[in-house]
Amino acid sequence: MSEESYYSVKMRAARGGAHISGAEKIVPASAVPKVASVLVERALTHAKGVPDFINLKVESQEGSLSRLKALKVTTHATRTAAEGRAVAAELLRGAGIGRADEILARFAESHSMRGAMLLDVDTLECLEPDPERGVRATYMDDVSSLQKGTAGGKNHYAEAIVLATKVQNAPGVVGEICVSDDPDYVTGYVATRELGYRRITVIKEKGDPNGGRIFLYRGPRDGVAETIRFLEQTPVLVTDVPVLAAVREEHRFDQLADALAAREKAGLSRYCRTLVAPTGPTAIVDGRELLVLASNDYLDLARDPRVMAASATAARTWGAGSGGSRLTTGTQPPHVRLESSLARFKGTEAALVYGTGYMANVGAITALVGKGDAILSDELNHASIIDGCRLSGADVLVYRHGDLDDLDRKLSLCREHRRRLVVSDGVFSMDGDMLDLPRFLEITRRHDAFSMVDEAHATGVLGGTGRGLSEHFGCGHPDILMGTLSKALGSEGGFICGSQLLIDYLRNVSRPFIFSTSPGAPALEAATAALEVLEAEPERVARLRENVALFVAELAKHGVETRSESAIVPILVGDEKAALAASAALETQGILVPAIRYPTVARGAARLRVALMSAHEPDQLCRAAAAIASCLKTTQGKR
Ligand code: WAQ
Ligand code: MG
Repeated sequence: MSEESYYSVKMRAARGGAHISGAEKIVPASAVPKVASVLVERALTHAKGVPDFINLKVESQEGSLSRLKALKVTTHATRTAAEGRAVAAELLRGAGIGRADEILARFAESHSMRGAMLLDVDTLECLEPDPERGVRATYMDDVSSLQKGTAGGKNHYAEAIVLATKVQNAPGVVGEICVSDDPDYVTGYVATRELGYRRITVIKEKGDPNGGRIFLYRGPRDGVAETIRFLEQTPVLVTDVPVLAAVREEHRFDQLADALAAREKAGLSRYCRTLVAPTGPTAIVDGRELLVLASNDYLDLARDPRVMAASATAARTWGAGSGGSRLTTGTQPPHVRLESSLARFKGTEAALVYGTGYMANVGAITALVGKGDAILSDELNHASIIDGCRLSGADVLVYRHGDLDDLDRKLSLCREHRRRLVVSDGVFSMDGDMLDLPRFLEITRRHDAFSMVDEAHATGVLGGTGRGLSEHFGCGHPDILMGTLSKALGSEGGFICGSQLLIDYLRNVSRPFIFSTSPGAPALEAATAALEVLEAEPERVARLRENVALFVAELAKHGVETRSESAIVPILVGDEKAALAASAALETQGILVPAIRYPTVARGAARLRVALMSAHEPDQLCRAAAAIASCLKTTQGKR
């Protein structure tokens, strides 16, 4: 160890003279500032209240520190306070302390003491000189805080072991009983040198602010002074505290808390708002009705009575969950039925359903390419595509967004790779623009590459009957056509459509497909029913398109220029906090439009992202466009 000198740092906090919290550390000089600040922060945030008095005492520790090995810990899991007290009495009796019940009955006397009662274990006389203060065990720490110079977080457990170890090493002490006085902390312990530290998980009622300690003494009266001197003045370091792992864990969580705080500061923190209503163009949020311009349920099918009924019937017929992965027991008629409906709808030989769209992208990409292969990926592709690329182990070449010349050039660099996979969103989820599929197919074929297109936001949206990009352009399909059940189809899940060979291959190789419990019949039958509604009512697609055109035109009338080739209308703001402010201002006007920020889009490219539904009424869209334009003027004016 270094030549550094050591200090004890002690904190005591009180309010109106009543004790709130106390702690101490023995640390090298260099760690004193950090330790002091941690202890003061702890005093200021204690569950018992805000102190009006904090005493921080820093003293140099000259001479050698004695080292004691920590008591061994055993845990007694109790469920109630009464059970905990019974266990404590039993333990004491087992340690040869005959009057255990009487001792426990005296416990309340220790509540008001700042320190512990010192009780003669045989005569039950109080031996502490000052009954208000009690006897305090101090000048102790665990050896690791000395070595590392850290202060640790708030850790009742580690500190209690240190204290109990010192106390059981005091001359004349034969036992201890302790109950925390933190109202939220119901754990206590009994300690003796032979029993070690017997942790009792529940020993008082939650919310009870009364805690205390009794140190049990056996010996002549003229030994008491020496016992107290040891407890109150002899510095000790405790080694081998069994909870250092727990203390380290607390530090790991501190880092997570710091990371969250940093996000908060940058306007990047996230939370989930609760919408109290079936998915639809309006919802109840915090008791208010909001116009929702954010749902991916583009064709209003999630709450369609036929879709809901199909799902409910499926739950009654096939159960809530599937009970297994597809390759074991998780394939039921609804799985088979939906896959053939999807293949027919998209015009491919076969289809394969996954639990989510994310899984479909990750599952297809990682099955098709690996080390020695190349993936070419549009820079604005969805996170699930990016994650699939990363996980695959293939070389990933990112081409500029929508720049198929760049793709062409980059594909030329990949001739030596075993396989090439080119992957693109069909409709880009944050910009609402569309892939030029015919040219994409021409380039990928010319370079002998697999083509993969994600139609999550294209299915039900593009083409006269919502079949997607191929219908829109009147061209062929990519080799791997991905889509979701969770957007225009109003349900949940993802899928891949393609040749029978492709689907057979994925069924054998695709890990998210193989190693997940299959999605349940209620979700799948809902999707099958939604496909039927969509095929019977293609006018929903036309209505959605009219709504987009109207909304973009209304925005333009108010001076906000944007464009969209889908149901997604991006309104670029730039600054993250300005986007948040605009979104918050719109919410006060009863309109829900999320601010999309890094990492979903690039830093400084924050935006309002509007998603429209076929079910929005024209007057709702006119009102929303006017409100958005005026909010943007206000927030931009402030910058
Ligand atoms: N010396 C003597 N008595 C003390 C001391 C001390 N240094 N510090 C506190 N006390 C007395 C005081 O009367 C308190 O009211 C009582 O002990 C309880 O103190 O998970 O948190 O600081 O295994 O609330 C034990 C269980 C937690 C830990 C102990 O004690 C576990 C705890 P608290
Ligand atoms: Mg306390």
